[in-house]
Amino acid sequence: MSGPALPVLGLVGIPTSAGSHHAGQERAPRRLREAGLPERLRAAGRMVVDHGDAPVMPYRPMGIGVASRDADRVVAVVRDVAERVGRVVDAGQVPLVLGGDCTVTLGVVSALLRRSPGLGLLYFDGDADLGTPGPGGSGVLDSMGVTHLLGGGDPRLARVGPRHPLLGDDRIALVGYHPVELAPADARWLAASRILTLPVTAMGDDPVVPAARVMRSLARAADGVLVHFDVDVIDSGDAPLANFPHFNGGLSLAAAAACLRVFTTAPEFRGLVVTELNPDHDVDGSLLPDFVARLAGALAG
Ligand SMILES: [Mn+2]
Repeated sequence: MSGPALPVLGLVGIPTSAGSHHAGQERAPRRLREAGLPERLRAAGRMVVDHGDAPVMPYRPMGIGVASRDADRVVAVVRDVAERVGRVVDAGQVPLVLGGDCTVTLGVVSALLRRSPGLGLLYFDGDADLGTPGPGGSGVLDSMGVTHLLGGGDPRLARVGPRHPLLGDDRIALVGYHPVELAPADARWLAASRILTLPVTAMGDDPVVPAARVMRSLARAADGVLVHFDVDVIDSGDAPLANFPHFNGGLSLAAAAACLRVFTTAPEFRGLVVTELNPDHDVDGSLLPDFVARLAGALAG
C-alpha cells in the first residue's frame, strides 16, 4: 500500500470470562495465537510486538440474586488491563487487545484516556450494552459496558478509570447493534442522546459506506478513536464464534472485516479490542483460522 507506514501493534491477551455468563472466552487469546494471528499480521506486513497474556480469569457462579456478578474480580481485571495497555501505549505502540469479555474495554479506555482525554470509542457490537445492575437483571456485567462507560451502573466499574464518567455521550458511536435487542426505554434514551448510532438494520447492502461515515464523524469530534469489536456483530449463521448468538440480521464475517479495515486504517485509529469470542464454538477447528485471516487482513489495510 502507499502512504505512511501503519504504527506498530502491541498485542496483549486478556483471558477473562469473569464478567460473562459462563466460561469459554478466557481461552480466546490462546486460541487466536494458535490460529496464527501474530504470524498472519507479520505476513501481511504489519509489525507486531507480543506482550503476552494476563492471568486467566474464568467465569465462576456467584449465587442467586446478585446484582453485579463477580464485580470485585472484574474490577481487578479492568485495572490490570489499564496497566498493561498503558505500557503498550507508552512504548509508542497501538494496542491490539484480545479479550475476554466486553468488560475488558473499560480498562483499555481507562489507559488511553490518561494519554488522550478527548478519546472517542467506536463500539462495533451486536448489542448496545446498555444493561444495568438493577432489580430483575441478570447481573452479567459484560452486557452493561456502555452504561459503565457513561458513568452509570455499578459505581465500582463506572469509577474504575481516571475520571467519571469515562466518556461523554458525544464521544461514543454504536455501530452494528440490532434494534430488536434494545428495550423501548433504552431506544428512547439513545435517540435523545448525542451518541452516534448506526444499527445493523441501517447498514444496507454495502455496510462499509455508512460505517466509514460514522468513523469520520466520530474522528472529527474526538482526539483519536479506540475500536471495540465484539464478534457478536457477526451473524451466527455465518461465523458462530460469539459467546452469545445473533441470528438473521447480523453482518457476514466478510462485511464485518471490511468495516474493521475502514476503522483500523484511519489515521485517528488508536487501538482495537476483540471481545466475546468463545473458541469452544469452533467445533471442527475451521472457523478460527478463517477469522484470524480476516482480522489480519483488515488490520493490514
Ligand atoms: Mn455484544
